[in-house]
Amino acid sequence: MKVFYSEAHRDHYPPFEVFDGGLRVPYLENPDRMDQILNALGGVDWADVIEPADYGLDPIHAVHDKEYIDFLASCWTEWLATAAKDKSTLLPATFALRRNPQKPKSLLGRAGYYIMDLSACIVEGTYRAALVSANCALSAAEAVTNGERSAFGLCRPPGHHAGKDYAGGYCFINNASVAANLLSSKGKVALLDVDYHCGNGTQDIFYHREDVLTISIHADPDFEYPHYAGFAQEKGSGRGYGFHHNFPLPAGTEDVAYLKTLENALALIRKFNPKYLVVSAGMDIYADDPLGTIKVSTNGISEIGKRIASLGLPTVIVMEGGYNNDALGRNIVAFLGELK
Ligand code: SP5
Ligand code: ZN
Repeated sequence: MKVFYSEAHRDHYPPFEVFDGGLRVPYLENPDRMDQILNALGGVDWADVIEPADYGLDPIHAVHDKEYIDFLASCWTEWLATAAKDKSTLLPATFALRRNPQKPKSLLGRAGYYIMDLSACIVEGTYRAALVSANCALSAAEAVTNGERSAFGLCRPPGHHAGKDYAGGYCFINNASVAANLLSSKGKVALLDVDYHCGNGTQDIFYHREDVLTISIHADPDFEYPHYAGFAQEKGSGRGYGFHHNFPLPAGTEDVAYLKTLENALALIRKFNPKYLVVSAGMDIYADDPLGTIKVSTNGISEIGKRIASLGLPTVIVMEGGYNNDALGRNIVAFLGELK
């Protein structure tokens, strides 16, 4: 299996993030995650790690607002020019309510407009890392259009919380959505998100579209991040109504219940009959994940891979979350091993 990966992510390493209650903690979405995965992929004989190609900004602008991408491109330089005391990371403290939002000109005003929380911290290397991460997903998509049965975008930073015009939850550019949109020019696409958290950004990007079926299985937003999206009654809008599905799960969900929900999601994909499948592969559903409350085992993760493979669709797998670094390599190998 082709695995698209670049070292560019290393320069995106914010010094901290802020948890609920204002707790400053080391940035959980850290470069070591990639080392653990690369190390595990080095131990199998089917993973071929390749540099991504550069697709430029067009496929990114096709799903994201241009002014938002411009903000990502210039905000670090602007941040360094401010009088802030601690410039180690750009992180606003006031966030826009998206009701009747006025677009401010100031850097911190725009930061609060374009960032939804305190875990999408920006440093010097963030923009480039986010672009290259999207290129990994695009390269995997291109590989699949060229006849590969599957390909893996080993993306960092992850993407599924990034919406049309906002960053959040460690995500800046929605890699899986950029890839799905590229594929959608060749036929119908289904995007299945199995990250522990609701793929709110993906939901935002495709909510009005009927040519890309989006499905997210995740911890119930009634108690879990991202809190304001991911409920079962959100089903798409306009022509896109019926082409988005959320499957919120209770804390403590184990393999059997998870797999039952997965079967319901897979039935919707079979009925939709897409040409391509994109999987947002977050490993934070793992039982011992520090951010998660869902209790899927490594065997369960392998079974999820097997059942997704049973769709028989050309599949682009895109890395999302997963924060138990000790288990991350093993879990990714368990998952990809069924999809190779
Ligand atoms: C890609 C991805 O998995 N992003 C997740 C971002 C979640 N950020 C949530 C921060 C809230 C932290 N709550 C801490 C609970 C620790 N037990
Ligand atoms: Zn997650």
